[in-house]
Amino acid sequence: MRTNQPQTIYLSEYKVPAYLVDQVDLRFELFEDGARVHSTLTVRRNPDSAESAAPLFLHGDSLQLESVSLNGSPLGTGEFEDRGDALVVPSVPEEFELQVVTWIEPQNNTRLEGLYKSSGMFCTQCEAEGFRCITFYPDRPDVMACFRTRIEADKSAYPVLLSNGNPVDNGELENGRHFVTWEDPFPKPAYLFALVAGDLVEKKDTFTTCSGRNIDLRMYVEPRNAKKCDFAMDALKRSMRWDEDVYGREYDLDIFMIVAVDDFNMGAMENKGLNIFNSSCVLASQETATDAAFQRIEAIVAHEYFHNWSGNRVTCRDWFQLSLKEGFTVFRDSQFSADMGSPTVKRIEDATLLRTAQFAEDAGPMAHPVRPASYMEISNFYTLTIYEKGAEVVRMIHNLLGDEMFRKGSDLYFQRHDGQAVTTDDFVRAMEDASGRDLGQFRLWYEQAGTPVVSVSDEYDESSGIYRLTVRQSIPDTPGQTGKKPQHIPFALGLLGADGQPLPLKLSGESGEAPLERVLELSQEEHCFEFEGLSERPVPSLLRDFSAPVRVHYPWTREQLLFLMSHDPDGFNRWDAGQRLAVDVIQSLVGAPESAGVEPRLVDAYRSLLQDSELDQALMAKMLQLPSEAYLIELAEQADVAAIHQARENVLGYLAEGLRDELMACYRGNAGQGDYQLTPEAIARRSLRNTALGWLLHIGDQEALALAKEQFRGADNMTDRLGALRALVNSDFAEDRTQALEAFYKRFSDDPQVVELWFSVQASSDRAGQLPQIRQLLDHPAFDWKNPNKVRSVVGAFAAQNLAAFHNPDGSGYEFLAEQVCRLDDSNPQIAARLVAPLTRWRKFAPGYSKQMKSALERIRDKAELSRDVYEVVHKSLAD
Ligand code: 0A1
Ligand code: ZN
Repeated sequence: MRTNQPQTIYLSEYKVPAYLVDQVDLRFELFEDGARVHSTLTVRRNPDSAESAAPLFLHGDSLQLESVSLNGSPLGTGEFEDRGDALVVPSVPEEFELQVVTWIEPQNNTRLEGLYKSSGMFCTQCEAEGFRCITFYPDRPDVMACFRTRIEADKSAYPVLLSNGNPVDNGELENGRHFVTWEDPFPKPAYLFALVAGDLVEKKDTFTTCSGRNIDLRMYVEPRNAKKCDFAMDALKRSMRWDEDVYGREYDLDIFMIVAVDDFNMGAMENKGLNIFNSSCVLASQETATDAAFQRIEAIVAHEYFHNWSGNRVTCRDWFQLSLKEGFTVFRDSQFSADMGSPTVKRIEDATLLRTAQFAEDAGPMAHPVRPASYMEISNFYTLTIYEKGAEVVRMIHNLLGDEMFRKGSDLYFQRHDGQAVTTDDFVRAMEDASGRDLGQFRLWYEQAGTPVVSVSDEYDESSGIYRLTVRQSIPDTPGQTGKKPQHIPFALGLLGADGQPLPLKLSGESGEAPLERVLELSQEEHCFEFEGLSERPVPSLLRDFSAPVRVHYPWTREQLLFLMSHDPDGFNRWDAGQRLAVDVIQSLVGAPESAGVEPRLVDAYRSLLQDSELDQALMAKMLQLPSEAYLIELAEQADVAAIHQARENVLGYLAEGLRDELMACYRGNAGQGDYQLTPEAIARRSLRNTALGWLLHIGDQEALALAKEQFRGADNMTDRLGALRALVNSDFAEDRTQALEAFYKRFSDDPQVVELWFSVQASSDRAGQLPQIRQLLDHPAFDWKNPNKVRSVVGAFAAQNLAAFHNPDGSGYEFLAEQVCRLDDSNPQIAARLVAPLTRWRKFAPGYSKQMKSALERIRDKAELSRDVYEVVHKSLAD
């Protein structure tokens, strides 16, 4: 795994596999000091491969080879080569059986790839290239085989033995051991293999599919988590029904299992029939999970379930096609979440993530297309670009084709490619073939990196009643890509009259009734659109519902933004107008003298919001959130973090002072109403209440302090308890903060997920999370370097959310992060590489910051024995 000059892998060098595997028979002997894996592969030459005399090449990583046999005869020296990272058999027949026995040490596996142990249970993570840490295998997604897996282990320590597919056999063995055999009838790539062995409780349910088949649904968790399964199980059933209703996709096996594990690098994994989840992404109860956590869990359960079709039945040909399954599946889960809750709020959340984090990625040194052309370490490419931008690209296809044609396209895609490993191009072609639309230029969304900038200018000619919009697009250069071609951009817009009414959008020369909203299709560098019949100069509402993942530039006046904020019929753009106004006000104060006044109309606008009884509460709750520091930094040319932080704090303080009574009324008016519910309305009420509380504590309001303490003590759910805790932690009431933190820890110290919340509330707070306090958190008995969630909740939260402290002008935050990255790189390179992200943006910051960020990166670069994961991120970040 460790190498100084990792190789770059290129899409252009793709070749079909020289050998195919039809059947994999695995036998796992699990012990406390290791595991023996017996593998029998049924292999044949690939008729589509040009290499007729190719040696057999099997990937391997950290394996101890015990024996190799071909068609039952052991191979001797010279007949195979164990290269460490590969097993090569130079001469093999057309068809044969290969038997390989390997010894591995799951108990010492801290990378959490392959087979490892988490709180005493065995579990696996094979995507992207973890299977090669279990046995020698052609570990690439275009090799699809049927797996049969026998697991043997001590019966009392590991009563539950699980793998993919259906259980077909089980029995007792000597020495208190037992076995279970699983068979998965669907051919799959090795990255979808899974195994779990542990002492777990089983939660059962059933689902009847649209064709009347009964599916066994099972969740396996540690006994202490037995009470936290109901929500995920219900979310699973909702997902199964939704996928039948909306995509016509029925579940295929007779059993579907979910397992929760505490130590997991990512959120969850869609292994065929046996999804494995990070505990924090599946376990929930009213007392321990926030509304945001419930929503995240519902979305992730749906995401993993939806992969059964978009990912498993139809998989990726190679890892450059990762967005084929991820972009499509994120799009599907976002449609599902929108259907389950508030579509506008979901859109706002998706766009916020994209604009804050994906745009930053797209503007940084790791920028890559939705379908990358090269990589060193594939684990580094599970990115916001692959997932979120990839989903936006599918959403644009959906919107260009319309519901019906898109469904025809997805039906064709699944039918045409079921059981295959395919490319993003195959996906687009199915959409084209089903709809008759030409998506030729649209394909550039997959090939070109960087966020398109759409600049709009306008002119109104009173005498002719013509309103002229000039729309220009440009795509910035990104590493290795310059001089980009214009892309096909669906650009939704509306025009508003002074009375707030939508105006008809009649393009010059058109006849018939003009629509009140339309989607312009941009395809050239510059377009000029003329709308006629307008008796007044309209206010444009652009990129409605965030119709494309682009930046829009238009010189809106504050007056116009205030107007859109209260009148735009597009909920997303109403919210966006408020964001743009707040950004403008905050930006104008960055670096301004203390005496500089805050725009008074901002207070009026927020007052109207708070008093608007017609406004959807969920939208109101979103509109009351000020743009984050991360977003303000993303928008800045040369970010001065301290000045941005100060300006934002000032605006927050100014708003809270000016709206004190309204906030208090909002707090009291949104008190809990009976039982805890997870409806969009109830979630919005809690959000409004907690925002009001946070703002009031920000200005040191004594009455609010009493309310916060009361809410903290008396809450019947985690959203309210944590809302109060967060407000206290971010206030200047130092003593109350300490008391609340102590009480919270005492109450929940035996629940790892709540302890993670407790860590992150502190680590992300500029009051409670200065560097010395962060170091104390790392020394806390509940902190565990081997647990990725704990690392993320302290180190990750500090660097990504506590921006003022992390960007301390003395550089100490950067040095700290470099130190932790180096330390983690030895045990878990995937997590280490992800933690580097905040430093990679060093060029974006004002010189005082960027110089020190760069030297922290250099310090990491100079560490001996850097993993391929960290090597790639650091070297690309430092490259000219
Ligand atoms: N395919 C999973 C995410 C995942 C990716 C990589 C992993 O290990 C490196 C683990 C999980 C998903 O999209 O949910
Ligand atoms: Zn996924």
